[in-house]
Amino acid sequence: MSLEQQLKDLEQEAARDIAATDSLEPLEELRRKHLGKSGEITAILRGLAKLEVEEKKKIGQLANEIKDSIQNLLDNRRKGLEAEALSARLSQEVIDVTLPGTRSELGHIHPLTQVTEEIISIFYGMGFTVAEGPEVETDYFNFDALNTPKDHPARDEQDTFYTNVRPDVLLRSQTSTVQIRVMNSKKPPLRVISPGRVYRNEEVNARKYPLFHQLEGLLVDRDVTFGQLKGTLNAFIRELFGKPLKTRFRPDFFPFTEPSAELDSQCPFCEGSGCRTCGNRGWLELLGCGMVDPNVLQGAGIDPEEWSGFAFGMGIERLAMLRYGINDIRHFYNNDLRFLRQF
Ligand code: 2U9
Repeated sequence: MSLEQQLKDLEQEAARDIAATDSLEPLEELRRKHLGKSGEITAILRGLAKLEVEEKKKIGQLANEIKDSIQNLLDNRRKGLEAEALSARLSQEVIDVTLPGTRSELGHIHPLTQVTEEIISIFYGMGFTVAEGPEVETDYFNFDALNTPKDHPARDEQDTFYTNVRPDVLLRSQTSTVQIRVMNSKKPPLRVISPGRVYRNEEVNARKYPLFHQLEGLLVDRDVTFGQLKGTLNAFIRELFGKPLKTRFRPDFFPFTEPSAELDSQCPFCEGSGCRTCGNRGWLELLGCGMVDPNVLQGAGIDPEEWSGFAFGMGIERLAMLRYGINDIRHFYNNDLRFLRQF
């Protein structure tokens, strides 16, 4: 058989093979068989050297034309098979755009944060701004600067968490540390509130937890009176409970305020007649307060002859428990959604 005929037969054979192929892998095999290094066309091209010039030219040209034509057939078949594969996949993988999506559950604000934000916004309306500070503190900011003597029982390891960093490094037991920092860095007049976490070495029970949240306030100005403290806190209680309630200021003692008082309000639930929330007393103990001790102002570099101030402090958990009738502080920290979803 002439070389020319051989080449034409090979072309026909390749065309038949390619047309009969129904997937991509065997097509690759066909490419190797017909156009690869050990393919028959390659063998013919290799043998050209032995031919006469005219023949060499003719057969060489034909062989190359046939190679190109087979390559074209392979390419077209590949495109065809790929398109078929794609349309087969598309017809199987149907996306039903009318199916309901997977809902991502929307969280909400923790009840303690809700109460904190509410209290902040009440004081914000009276010109106070929020200040924050570190939870790991030194005994200087937590005690000395707050007029608390070295032998005060609150300093005991029974009450305060100390660290092994240094003997004077502790977890703050009150957020007053923040007000000291503010007084050290800013000139009066000042109106700040400091919400945040505090730590006390307590045995856990329904009312106590070694971590809780406080919100303290401090106002420093000229000629500040106890009457202004009363007016400010009465306004706060009216806003917090949404109605005017009687209040009473009972004398108390704190190292950092003098005089000091405990503030009770009439129970907002029974308005004084006695109920479960107030334990039939008709009154709720809400917070502590007082006039800033001149020693504290002096220690923070504020002249107590020129400036005076009042301060107050409240436990957020306690207020939230009263407001929502929660009977166990541990509910705030258990992350039980059945509890949290109620707020
Ligand atoms: C400075 C000076 C004085 C903050 C105050 C209280 C009274 C108080 C308690 C409430 C319940 C702590 O969380 S609790 O256990 N706090 O009774 N706190 S006066 O007095 C300050 C603060 C900062 C510089």
